[in-house]
Amino acid sequence: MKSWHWLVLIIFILILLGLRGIYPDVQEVFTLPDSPALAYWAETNSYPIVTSVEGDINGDGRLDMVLIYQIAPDKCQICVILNLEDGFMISGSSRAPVENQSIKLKDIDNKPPLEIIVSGSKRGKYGYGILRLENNQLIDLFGEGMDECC
Ligand SMILES: [Ca+2]
Ligand SMILES: [Ca+2]
Repeated sequence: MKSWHWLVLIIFILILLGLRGIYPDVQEVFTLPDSPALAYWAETNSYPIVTSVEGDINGDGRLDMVLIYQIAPDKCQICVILNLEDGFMISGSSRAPVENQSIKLKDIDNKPPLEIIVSGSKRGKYGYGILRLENNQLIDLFGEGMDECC
């Protein structure tokens, strides 16, 4: 190999190493999809995911994904990605807290679907809401302080 070939090779390797060095920072800003449902989200939406929880929302034995995503610096929304036999389906969205978000799944009435309990805060004001997926829309069953934290 001619000496300049080696030089090109070394520069190429250095560039690759440099890119690897930058990559971890990018991961912290944007949650990289680590499941097919989140990958589907990333393919069809540009909004970054804040948090997500897996569970069988509609009771068909297949795991679905509930996720909170950010649509503006002070605005978040929550939706469900149903994992249906013929592909994923993203539900209508509902408002979600802006900070310290948490999603819990609980069947509060002993029949499908699982109810979704979302909580969080905004500037120290805490709130939570209970949502249910009906006809692919997230219906507000109950909420307290959601106006202050969303
Ligand atoms: Ca399911
Ligand atoms: Ca239920």
